[in-house]
Amino acid sequence: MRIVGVPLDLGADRRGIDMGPDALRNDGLVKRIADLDIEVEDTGNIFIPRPAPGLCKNPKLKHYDEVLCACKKVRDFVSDAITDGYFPLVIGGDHSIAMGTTAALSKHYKKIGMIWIDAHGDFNTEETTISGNIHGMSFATSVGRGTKALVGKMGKTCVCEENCVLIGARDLDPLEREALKKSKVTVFTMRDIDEIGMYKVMKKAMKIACNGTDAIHVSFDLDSIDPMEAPGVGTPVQGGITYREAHLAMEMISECGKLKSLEVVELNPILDSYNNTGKLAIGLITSALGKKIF
Ligand code: DIR
Ligand code: MN
Ligand code: MN
Ligand code: MN
Repeated sequence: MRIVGVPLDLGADRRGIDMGPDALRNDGLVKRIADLDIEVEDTGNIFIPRPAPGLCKNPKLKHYDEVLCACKKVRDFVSDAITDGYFPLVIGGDHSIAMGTTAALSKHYKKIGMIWIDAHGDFNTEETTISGNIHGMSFATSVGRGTKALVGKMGKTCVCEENCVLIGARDLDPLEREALKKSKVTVFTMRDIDEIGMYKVMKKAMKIACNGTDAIHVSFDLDSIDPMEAPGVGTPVQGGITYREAHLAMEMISECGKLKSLEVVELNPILDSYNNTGKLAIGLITSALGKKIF
């Protein structure tokens, strides 16, 4: 397992998320993984240059140059990790980094399923976005949707839309919602989790993501969890998944045998309370890597 830290916050246009990777390390991420008898190598953080203050060329693609440059670095680091035989764990950083991770996976696998756990859809494009923040476009970009400014910029994508699942959604922008409805992505909103429970949601999700694919990528946005339990995120939304539901999801993912990479994003230590969100994130990572209670 190789850890790649990405202290990027420009895709969310909000300070603090850049400190996410070090907050996880500070609370013992490496040791907690090593305790599972997994060989772990921490390559430190990718260098992210700060943009010139006040300069924003396109308000519909904020900090485009810097985000794209960071994602290309993520792609190369993750791709090298896979080439060297490691399981990549990408720690963010804002969610735009998923564009780099999925581009890397696409160099190594033919048909990729993806489980995107998030309060949001991240299915905006330059045309539909309200905020102009690229972290709200990374799911769409990863399945090849949106403007030429993002799609294909990191190489081809082998993430297959019909093998993609969004779990935990409760805050979709109007046009983003329409785009998701028209897509082949399966969406499990909070209501679905309320109605049938996380166990059944995950059973269905794993079936969809595993169907004919040779790899599964899990992209975990910590704002999927209820802000009472995970306050340290950039964009909290009430009514999220619980601590236990999140662990169940990760444990079920670890059992599928096709998990080839994991990314955990949007931790904002500035807004966290006693690093509880960071601690929760570490627990979820160990669950995804096979930690069992008994
Ligand atoms: C919003 C928020 N839909 C946007 N997205 C977030 O900026 O496009 N994603 N926070 O995680
Ligand atoms: Mn800029
Ligand atoms: Mn997200
Ligand atoms: Mn989110």
